[in-house]
Amino acid sequence: MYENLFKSPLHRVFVYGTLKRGEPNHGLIKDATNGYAKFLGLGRTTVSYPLVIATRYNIPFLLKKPDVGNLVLGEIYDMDSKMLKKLDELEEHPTFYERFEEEILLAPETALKSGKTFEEVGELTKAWIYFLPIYRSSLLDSPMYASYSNNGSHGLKYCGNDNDASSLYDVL
Ligand code: PCA
Repeated sequence: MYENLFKSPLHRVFVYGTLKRGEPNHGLIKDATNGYAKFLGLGRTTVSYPLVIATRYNIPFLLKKPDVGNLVLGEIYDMDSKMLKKLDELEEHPTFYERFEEEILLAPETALKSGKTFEEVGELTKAWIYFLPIYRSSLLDSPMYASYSNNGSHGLKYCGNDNDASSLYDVL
């Protein structure tokens, strides 16, 4: 494994949806056969974006519309190319979600747990984020969250279906 790390640099990724710890697709990141990934800390966008839950599958999406919605909370990982490729497959980058590199605030989870804020302990870093770049404008009328949880009070339980491209037509 270390051999591979020398050959290819790590990629930094900010996840805000089903890939977070405790969420339905986190198993993908945890599975070492998918590659290498290391949790770095919690992250928060430096620009507001709409985080909405849409389609009949209740999929979380960050819409590529800056200065609308909230500063969004998530988790930051460093991962190898093999793991990034797995994520790209799941998110169907670049035909469904598209990944863009953005400035993100990174803070140690322990510091935030002890009451510090991102403003106090956050450090700027660049990370990839999966956005929905093109979407129907009615999605902007959906409730917008600052943080995603599949078990949130919204009651919109995720039901992923890899093989059903029809979810595309729910958002486009
Ligand atoms: N998975 C990616 C994008 C949205 C989703 O459910 C993530 O967690 O960041």
